[in-house]
Amino acid sequence: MVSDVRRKKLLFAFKKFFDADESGAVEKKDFEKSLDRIVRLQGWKESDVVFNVAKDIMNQIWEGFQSSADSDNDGKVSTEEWIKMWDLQDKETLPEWNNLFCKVCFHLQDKSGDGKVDEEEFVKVHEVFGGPKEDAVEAFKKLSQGQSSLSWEEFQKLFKDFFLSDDADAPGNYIFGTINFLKE
Ligand SMILES: [Ca+2]
Ligand SMILES: [Ca+2]
Repeated sequence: MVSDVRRKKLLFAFKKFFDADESGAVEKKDFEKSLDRIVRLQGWKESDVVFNVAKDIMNQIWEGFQSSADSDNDGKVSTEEWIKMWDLQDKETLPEWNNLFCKVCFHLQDKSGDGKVDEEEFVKVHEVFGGPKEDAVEAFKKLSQGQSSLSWEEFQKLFKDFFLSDDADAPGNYIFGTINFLKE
């Protein structure tokens, strides 16, 4: 069974990142809405090559997400299906679609494109997604353990801990800019 700490993290990610229209279930249209948000954040136009690449990646993430989680195959992933998927998943590796999601998160934050996410980049993205700035500043401190930036390798490890670790004090719990949901 998924531990209480993990369940809270998983439900937070579900609500905050996947269920973009807050309907309580995740469908393809939620991914379309998230893509719209990303497009606005990045200032892309529909004619940009990068827009089409992003659209294709979001489709791939949705397809992987649905095929691993939508157990009754109704085109919607409920919170129960989401938690059940993680119950069945081994605790060492992330599903391929989640690795892709990790890559998207990293590249969105690495605005300067130097292969590292620094505090300013991290905080900016979390503000755009509606989190309080001071939470994001605090989160970056925990994640980076005093370093000025996070490399791709470090980011991947922290991201993986968010989804797989049962430890309430794991630094990776802060990867989405806050741990307030653990205190509820
Ligand atoms: Ca939804
Ligand atoms: Ca379903």
